[in-house]
Amino acid sequence: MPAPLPPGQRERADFPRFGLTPFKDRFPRQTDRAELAVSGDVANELLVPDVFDGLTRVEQTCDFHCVTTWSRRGLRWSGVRFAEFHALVAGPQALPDAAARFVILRGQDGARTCMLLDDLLAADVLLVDRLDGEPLPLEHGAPLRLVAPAHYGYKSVKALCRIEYRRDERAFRPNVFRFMDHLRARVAFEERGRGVPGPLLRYLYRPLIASTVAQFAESMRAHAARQAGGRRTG
Ligand SMILES: Nc1nc2c(c(=O)[nH]1)N[C@H]1C(S)=C(S)[C@@H](COP(=O)(O)O)O[C@H]1N2
Ligand SMILES: [Mo]
Repeated sequence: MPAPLPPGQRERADFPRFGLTPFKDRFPRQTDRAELAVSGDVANELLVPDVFDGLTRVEQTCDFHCVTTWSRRGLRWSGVRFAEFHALVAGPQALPDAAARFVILRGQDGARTCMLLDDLLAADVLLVDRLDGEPLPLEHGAPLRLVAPAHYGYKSVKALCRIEYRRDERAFRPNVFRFMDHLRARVAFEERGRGVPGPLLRYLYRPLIASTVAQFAESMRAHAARQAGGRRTG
């Protein structure tokens, strides 16, 4: 028997493309390289051309929990530990301020979140480019994605393009409403939102799942059709 799901979560048989609907039609411009900009309260801003270069690749199988209450079990990711990237690349090259406790994470679609550096340094937080033995597909965050399985899905930024080390959390401007982005968002503690009880948000978010999945799938189909059309006409 698999372990029970965290409080308020329900298993899904598929792994849908998902997010906040304002981002559904925004696709990454750059899909060839796992490059990552490092900035914020650092001595040297830098653009790392390949985050995997020189680091140890790891595989990790874990469950994924969206704040809206759906969970997908047993995803097999391949990538590098964020902690190793921080210790061997971002730390020594960008030289973040010693007081920078926060990291803002940004996707190519404009989506963003903020995490405690301490939470990002957990051994199960990865920067990934492969899922279930295949290159990470566009719908799940190619060319580079964060995976933070102990936190709700909105911390696992897809098409990750920039991390900003920050002394002050006020440098972070949320995607929509601040209550929708808990700084920690730990699944085990049902930290779904900021200043709102997690169990209450279950009932607000659950009715939105089906239409969000449908809208994200439709946008993906339209994007794929445009790409195919572009290829045909050159
Ligand atoms: N760049 C970006 N990352 C994102 C999102 C997004 O809209 N844009 N949505 C988040 C949310 S709410 C969830 S649940 C997961 C969904 O990941 P999936 O599309 O691979 O299922 O991505 C997260 N990361
Ligand atoms: Mo989510």
